[in-house]
Amino acid sequence: MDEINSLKLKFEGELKKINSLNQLLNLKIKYLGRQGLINQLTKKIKQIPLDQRKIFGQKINDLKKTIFQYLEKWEKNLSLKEKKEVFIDKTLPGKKYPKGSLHPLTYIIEEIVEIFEKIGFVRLSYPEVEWEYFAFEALNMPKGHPARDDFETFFIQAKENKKYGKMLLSPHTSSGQVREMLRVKSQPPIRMINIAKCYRPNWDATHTPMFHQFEGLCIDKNINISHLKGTINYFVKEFFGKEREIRLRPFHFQFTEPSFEIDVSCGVCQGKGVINQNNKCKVCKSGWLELAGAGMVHPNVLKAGGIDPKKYSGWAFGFGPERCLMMREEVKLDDIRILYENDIRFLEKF
Ligand code: FA5
Repeated sequence: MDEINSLKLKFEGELKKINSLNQLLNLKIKYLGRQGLINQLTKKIKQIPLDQRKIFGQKINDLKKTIFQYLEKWEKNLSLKEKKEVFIDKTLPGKKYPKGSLHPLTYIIEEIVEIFEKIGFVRLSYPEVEWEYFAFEALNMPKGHPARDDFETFFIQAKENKKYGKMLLSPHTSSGQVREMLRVKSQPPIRMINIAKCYRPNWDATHTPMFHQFEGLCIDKNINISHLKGTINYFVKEFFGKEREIRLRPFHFQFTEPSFEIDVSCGVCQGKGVINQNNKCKVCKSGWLELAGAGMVHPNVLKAGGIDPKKYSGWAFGFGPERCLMMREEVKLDDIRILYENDIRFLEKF
């Protein structure tokens, strides 16, 4: 029992001498730590005669409580700043914060730009808020022309321009074609890749109201369809893989003649249209996926850009990068809308 009393006196004496936070911490460990003096004393209980063990145990517990109370009192008097300094373990590994990354579409657009820059195309972006003239009239679609309905449009309530008509959200990147011809002061050659946001009131598994397009425009002397086909073939093989094929299907656009839709062989069924012998491929149903529109620039469009169609010819195409991303072998999305739902579980995969 004397040992307990002398330990208490020893503690009180040491506590009085304390004048720093670290000393307090060390004192706590010295007395209450696993190998501390209190535990060492507890182990001695076996040497105590049986009839005195209970009191011995109680006294040790009392001493433990007293030491706790003393320390608590001390701690309470510390300022918050001092507490932080003492109780932060600077040797612990730091917290890991999640890293941000670019949106998958931004990566895809960068990749597309690189592919076209390699063959001499220049990246440009023409306005999202556009005049009717550049979106339609300049593209051989005068007011009231039914082809304008194919590009359902969001109009903006703004003062009409006498020359250019109403203001709208550009429904396609083809609006940049005549702008580019005017930018180069009607002097080809032109090799443009125009990537911008487009807007149409659509919402389903393959359409979103805001989407992107990249528009290729090539104008020079003696340009023909084989250049168009060769360029698209090059892009598809670079972007999707060497085994993917393209096909040009006759179509109608008012601003190109002849016009095509461009299909790319499906990466899911390898262009067969079926999976496991008889099951139709759910992604393409036919072996081909429609990804773009294209054609030879209509002479009226060249004229609107001040270019002589007798001297120059050109082609243009318009792809949707969202659709391209959907059809990438390693991505295979079956609903385009997920790209714009801000679901972090999906975005984190990129
Ligand atoms: C056009 O927009 C034409 N301007 C393309 C063109 C350019 C033809 C140059 C000739 C010469 P279309 O409406 O088919 O065509 O759209 C082209 C591509 O844009 C589609 O194949 C698709 O990939 C993408 N697209 C169109 N609407 C949407 C939408 N609402 N959501 C996502 N992608 C879309």
